Parts: sequence; C-alpha cells; structure tokens
Amino acid sequence: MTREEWLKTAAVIATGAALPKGVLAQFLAASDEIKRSDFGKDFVWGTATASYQIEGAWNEDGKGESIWDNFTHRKGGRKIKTRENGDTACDFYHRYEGDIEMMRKMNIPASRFSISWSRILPDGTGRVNQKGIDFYKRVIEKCHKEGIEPWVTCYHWDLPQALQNKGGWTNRDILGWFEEYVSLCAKSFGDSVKKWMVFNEPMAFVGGGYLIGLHAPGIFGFKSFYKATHHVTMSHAVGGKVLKNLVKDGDIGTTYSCSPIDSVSHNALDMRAAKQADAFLNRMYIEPVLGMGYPTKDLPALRHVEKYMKADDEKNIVFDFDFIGIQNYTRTVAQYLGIVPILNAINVPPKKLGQVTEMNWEVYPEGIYRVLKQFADYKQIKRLYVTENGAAFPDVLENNTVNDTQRTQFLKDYLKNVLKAKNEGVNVEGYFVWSFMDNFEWAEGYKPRFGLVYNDFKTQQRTIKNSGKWYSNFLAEK
Ligand code: IFM
Repeated sequence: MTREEWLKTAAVIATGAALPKGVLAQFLAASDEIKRSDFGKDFVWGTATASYQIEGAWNEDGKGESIWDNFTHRKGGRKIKTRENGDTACDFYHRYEGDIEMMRKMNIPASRFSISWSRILPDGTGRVNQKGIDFYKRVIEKCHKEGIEPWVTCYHWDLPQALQNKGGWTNRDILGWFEEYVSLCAKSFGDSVKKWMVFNEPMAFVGGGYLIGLHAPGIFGFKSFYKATHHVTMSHAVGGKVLKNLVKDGDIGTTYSCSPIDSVSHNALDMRAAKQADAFLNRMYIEPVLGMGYPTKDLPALRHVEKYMKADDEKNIVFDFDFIGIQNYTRTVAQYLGIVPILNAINVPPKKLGQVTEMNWEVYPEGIYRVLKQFADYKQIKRLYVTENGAAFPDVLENNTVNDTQRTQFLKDYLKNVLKAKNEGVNVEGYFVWSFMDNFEWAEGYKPRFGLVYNDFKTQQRTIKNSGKWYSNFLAEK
C-alpha cells in the first residue's frame, strides 16, 4: 500500500465511510509493518551461528577432540535424539566462502560466530594448531571482504576433551586454561575483530552439561553444577580482562539466555517458585559479574556455590563489560513442586499456554520486551544487544522454496517488541537472528531447523527460505 492509499484509507475509517472489501485487512497489515529505519541507522543487524553447530571437519587439519565430538560419538550416538553428530554439520569449514557471500547477498551486515577452542589449541593448552588459526583468519578476512562485521564468541560450548579429562569447568585450574585460550584468540584475531563475546549462555552449558547431563560432557550431579557455575562465573572476568588488555579499541561483551518468568497462580508457593526460577534462569550468572553476588536470598540453594569461593573471588568475579547480549526465545511459567531440587518448581507445559515451536517452546513475543526491560534495570549495564532470537518450525523444501510464514511472523512480532523497548528508552543497539542457516541443534540433532537459509544436510545445498528473503528485504532499506 502506498502512503497515499494509506492516508485515504485512514480518512475513510475516520469518517466512518464504508470500506471496499479487503481494504481494512490491507490497511491493518500495512500499519503493522516494521522497517529497519524505525530502529535508527546505527542499530546493528546480523545473524548468529556457532562453531560446533556448523563447521564439521571435526578431526581435520590438526583439530583436537571437543566434548561435543566425544559426547555425540559416545554409545553409538545414543546421547542425541536422532543419533546424529556434528562431524560434518554444515561443512562450513570447507564452504565458508560461499556462505559468507550468501550473507552479503542477503544484505546481512554482521555475522556472529564462535571459535572452536580445540581447533586452535588441540590439547586445550600449550601446542598451537596454526592451521586452525589460519582457518579463522580466512573466515574473518572473507567477512571483511564482503563488508560484514565479524562478532566473535570465544566459548560456545565446545570445550577441548583433553581439559574435560581433567574435570573441565569443575576444575579451578580452568581459570588459567581459559586465560591462555582467550589470550591466543585476542593475539591472533584482535587486529581484525573488534566485537567480542566471552561466553554464550552459561546457564545452558553448565545446566545442560554439568547438572542434568543432556548436553556435553553429559554429567548429572549437583556438586559438578555448583563447582562449574563458580568457575564459569569467575571466567567472565578472566576472559573480559584479557580481551580488554589485548584488543585495541575492542568492544567486549558476553551473552545470557533469558526468559521472562510468570507464576501459574497468585498462590504464595507458586509466586515463590517463580522468583526462584527467575534467580536460576536469569540472574545467577550475571549478578556476581555485576558485583551483586549470587542471588542466594531468592535462591537459597546457591549457598552451595559459595563453598567454592576463595578469598578475593567476590572482588575478582566483577567485570565491567561494554555490552551484554541477551538471547530470548520463549517464556517460563513456573508452578510449585517441592520435590524438584534447587528450584522447587516445574515449567507449565508450553502447549497448554499457546502456539509452540518445534522445540516445544511457547511463542511469546512480548517476552523479549520484558527481558530487555528487566536487564535494562541493572544500572551497571551500558548497552544491550539481542545476540540471538529465532524459531524452529517444520520447514518443507518444495520447488526450491521454503514458505516458512510462521518464522517470518515470529521475527516480525519479536522485532516489534524490541522496538517497543527501544522506544521506551532501553539501550538496545542490535539484533541477531538465530540462525543464519539450519544446523546441528545439540541434543535434538538436525531436526529442528532454525535457519533463514535451508540446508539439505545430504547435499549441503543451501536455499534461502522466505523468512530469509523477508529479512534480506527488510535489511535492504537503509
Ligand atoms: O542452537 C542454540 C544455540 O547454540 C544457543 N542458543 C539457543 C539456540 C537454539 O536452541
């Protein structure tokens, strides 16, 4: 609808005149559209991926084994729902040039990706794998050549197995191992990468890997969870300081998974369960870093984490990040259940609440607005970026087309809520879709497809989905 048509229709509505058939629907749709320019010219737009989920080449050119290689190969792949693994994934290791060219064609200005620790330090520490370093240099160089800004995450869950053999994140020595690894990243890539993130979603990899054992390294236990939690929290500052010191003009952040929490009822026990869930899912990894300590008042179980604190940890855990990345997909509705350890709560089944994605996550666009507001309330945070948001739906490739209307609608609805937060003064300065292309979705295998680009994992043929075309048109407006 042109602006003129829009105004005419508005006039008809205002005067109460009858509308020609279909015009009202068109009018409502047009007035509902969001535009890139609504967010301002400095707003950063991108897509996100992670090393293990896309690279493949799991044992090529000197790469060491990671905990995800080990986990997916264990017991004939039975750890993964579909018995698949990331050995080949999207074969990005060999196809990065075409993929980055495709990003440029789709008008994507920034690409967030992670470095595989065991590709550059096969044993976790010590011996450097130059071929691994060279690979990331080529990727970064290609991004610059295509006019795409690289945003690099140091750790997106693929710890070297050699370090896991010594306890991984449960061993306090990891503070030194991580310092060595991040220093190597900063020295190798710091001249050409200015946007850095230390971690991707601590709760997901510590909870998934060291508490419930659904993710690598597959450990089930409380002690491992509390220990790993403290070492990961401490490592924010370790990594942050290294990047600040070694990357000239670096912009240093870290990212968190977060979801707004509601209580299923006004009953005191449910309300308390919601508070505990909030402390657990949203607050426990960020608040110590901001100098607020672990939220033990609202989640008493976290006193166990304090057992692993040493003198001066409370001081050394604090780091003044330039930005925080928030990653939101859904919300949590908590209900009291006393027998559940740590939390005394369960999540109300999302299907009872409304539309769900293929991950069985509720589609809840207002959630991103709520978490942005919640994180903006921390006065210590200077800037926020949405470093991941997106959805998996059962896509079908037909006649070279994926008509994924649900995903496009999802992105539009979430973006409207990002804009709402921004217009209300939240300092959110960018948005990255998860994910650029379909990839290995951890314990779920390749079934859930999150990409803007469809990947045929047999042929590695990429097809831009209709949501990708929508994003690309949206980005074309300067
Ligand atoms: O695929 C993951 C990603 O690795 C971390 N954030 C959530 C995504 C979807 O589950």
